[in-house]
Amino acid sequence: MKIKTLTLYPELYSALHTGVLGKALEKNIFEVEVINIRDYSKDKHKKCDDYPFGGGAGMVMTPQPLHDAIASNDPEHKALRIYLSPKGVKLNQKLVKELAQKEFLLLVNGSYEGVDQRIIDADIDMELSVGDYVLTCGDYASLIVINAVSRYIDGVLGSCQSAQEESFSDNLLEYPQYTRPQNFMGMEVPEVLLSGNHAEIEKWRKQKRIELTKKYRPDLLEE
Ligand code: 4FN
Repeated sequence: MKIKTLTLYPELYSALHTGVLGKALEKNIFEVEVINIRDYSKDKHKKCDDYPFGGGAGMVMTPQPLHDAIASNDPEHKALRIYLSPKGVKLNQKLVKELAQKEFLLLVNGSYEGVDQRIIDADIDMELSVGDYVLTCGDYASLIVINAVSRYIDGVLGSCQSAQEESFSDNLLEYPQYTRPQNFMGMEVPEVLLSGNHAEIEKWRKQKRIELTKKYRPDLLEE
């Protein structure tokens, strides 16, 4: 899989080079190319924003640098072109899995008050949202998409972790986890986990997952 991300803030993507993802990028198991939209501006000061027609607060990203950046980085429109936007379809684990099957993702990130609508109309395949809150730029959403999607690429996680994936995919919350010490500030680890009875432990964990999901995220059970 190849991911290109078009941004005004390339430095934000340094966060990708940590942990298990950083390792996978080093090993070229998948590829993230960060593209500075400003490099495509034909303005003499490399300007990428302007005042909104009709007035109003803030600035809008101008179409020229964005369109040229998209055309130059995906000339044959082989990528799924995604604009990160609060108008988009909400990201969930099912969609993450679908995106992970794609060969080439092009992420387009807005800043200020967003991009000129004609870029969305002419150049974008889908709008995608990571949730209902205000962000300063789409790049924080892109980092979430890249992180979530890359976990499904072969070789990114160890074989041990990818087996565990099964349990994430049934739309249930996880069971509570405990480690040493057995007594922490007077609080004991549940007896069954110390029993060594694997069948009983599995039963307890499954039951906890259902109980916790019912209590905290009943919406997940309806999906
Ligand atoms: N956000 C809302 C309503 C109106 C505007 C915003 C907002 C970044 C460029 C978009 C936000 C949230 C989830 C991208 C939010 C996302 C963004 C995202 C995002 C700068 C314009 C903007 C009703 C959701 C609170 C700023 C609601 N997922 N505008 O945040 O890009 O992908």
